[in-house]
Amino acid sequence: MLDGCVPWPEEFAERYRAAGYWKDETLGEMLRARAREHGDRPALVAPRGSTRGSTRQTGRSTGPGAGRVTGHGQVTGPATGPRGEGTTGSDEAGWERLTYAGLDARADRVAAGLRALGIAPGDRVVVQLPNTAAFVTLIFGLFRLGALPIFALPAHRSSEITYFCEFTAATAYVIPDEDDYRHLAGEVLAKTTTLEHVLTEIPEADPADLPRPDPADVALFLLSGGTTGVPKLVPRTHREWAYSGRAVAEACGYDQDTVHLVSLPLGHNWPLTHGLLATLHAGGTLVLADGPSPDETFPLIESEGVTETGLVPGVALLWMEAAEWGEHDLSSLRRVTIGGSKLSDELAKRVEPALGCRLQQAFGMAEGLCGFHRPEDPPEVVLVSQGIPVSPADEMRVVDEDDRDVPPGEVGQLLARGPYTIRGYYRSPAHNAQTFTHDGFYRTGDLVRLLPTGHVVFEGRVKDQINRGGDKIAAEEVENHLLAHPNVRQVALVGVPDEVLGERSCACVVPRGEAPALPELAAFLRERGVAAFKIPDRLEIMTDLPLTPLGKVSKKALTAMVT
Ligand code: J2J
Repeated sequence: MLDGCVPWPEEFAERYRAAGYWKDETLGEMLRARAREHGDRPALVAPRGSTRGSTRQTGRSTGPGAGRVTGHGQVTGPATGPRGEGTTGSDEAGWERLTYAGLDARADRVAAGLRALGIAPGDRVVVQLPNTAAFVTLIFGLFRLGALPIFALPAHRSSEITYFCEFTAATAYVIPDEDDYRHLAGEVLAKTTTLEHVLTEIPEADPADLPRPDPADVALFLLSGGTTGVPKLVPRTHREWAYSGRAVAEACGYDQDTVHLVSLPLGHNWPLTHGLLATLHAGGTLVLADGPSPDETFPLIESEGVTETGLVPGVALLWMEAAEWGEHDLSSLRRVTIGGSKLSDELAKRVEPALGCRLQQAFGMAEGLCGFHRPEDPPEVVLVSQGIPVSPADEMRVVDEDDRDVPPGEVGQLLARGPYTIRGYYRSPAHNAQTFTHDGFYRTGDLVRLLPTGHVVFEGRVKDQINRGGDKIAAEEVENHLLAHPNVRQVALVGVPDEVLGERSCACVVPRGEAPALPELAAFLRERGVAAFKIPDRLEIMTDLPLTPLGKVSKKALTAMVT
């Protein structure tokens, strides 16, 4: 196990292996097995993206301009029209279609190409790509090689990316071949010491013999929604993450006829497991869109016969409004899954009539535990709960402030343990001691209650986090940035209710000298390289912040004041 990661105790590892949850299979082998079973079936339909299947490397220059991005590679291979067998077609608009055999072969070529560049098993690679075919071929290439992707979001900027690179000692960073990302990479290169490659295109080479990664080893890093001053990284192993995908596929009843559209950014755990991993595990077809707007997704649903998709509540609202126009035939959709933030009971009722398909809710977290409704769940359960865990080995406790179980049906904090829930964040022993119980349960920071059926109802949060339409903001991280502003003496970031996003963020600032204005603070945060979704939506200037009896800022009182 990689240094800085917390392994499962042997007793649990043995239990999960014996029960068949953990298999002796890497993520790369999972894809290989599917390719053997149904090589000719369509696996992927996706925009090719600017990161094409050819080699161009932008690296650290060694001359006087060191630290700037300098392109010194060359494009090889055709600019359009993918190579290799298993490609069922591509069109002028830059779409790529790969069969299972094609995707499998491409993953081998990418693994070899990465290796030839000098990327080695165990290396960390920050991946910041939109939903494209390149995303999928790259990550399976990395899994095959045993190099570890760190899933950044397209919205992340130099503050976040630099931190990921430094904290994991990443040697490579993969971006789309676009000016703003090249510029971003330049900023990151200037601040980091370990980064050797910035790739704007995915390297390929003839397949090479590579050592097999250990299925028990860490395969990837996800980002935690976070509550702390700096983001936390979630290490996931091959066998355990593969199991989460398999468990989701089984819970949702996926099969080869499943055509799953992912339009939310793939770097999030939810679209990665429920969309990519579960669909490929089941032998279905993964369709990618570079954004969830109806303009982009509705034509795809119609042309590809999409049967499944996942949406956050705010996007579901947009879809429901757009569906009223009736311009596109959405009749292939069998089910939409809504999660990531709380779907109100009122909106839930409108989904099935508006979209003409079944509703399922989902909850989960990059740290592991996730739940979905089951096809046989009755409507009265689907409308008021967020789902039920996918694995029979998932353990949940609902506890009070002293970690005592609350009476059945009452609200408390959710603790989780199980075959795909981590035992600790990467290199964070002090934080882990607070966030995990002595017997290995993860403190989710979510307030829930359980229905007698075991379904989970989300009731709120105890963690200092804002859920802005599914994007999670760690209040402390943004507060730390704002405190660096000369006119900010004290600050607290809180969530205020919002009809579309669920919550928006509001910065409550006690000024030093002249009170700053919101556009000025926003520009300041952008200048510091903070992702746009973390920039406060609202600013409240205050003379002081309300305190708890213990003298800490009372976010509860503050939220009530600004709501
Ligand atoms: C309320 N809050 C929810 C829901 C997540 C499946 C689905 C979602 C995620 C995810 C995921 C919620 N209602 N339906 O990884 O596999 C909030 C909780 C949770 C946090 C985790 C998956 N579904 N949440 O959203 O790591 O507060 O994962 O702890 O992004 O989102 O966020 P994230």
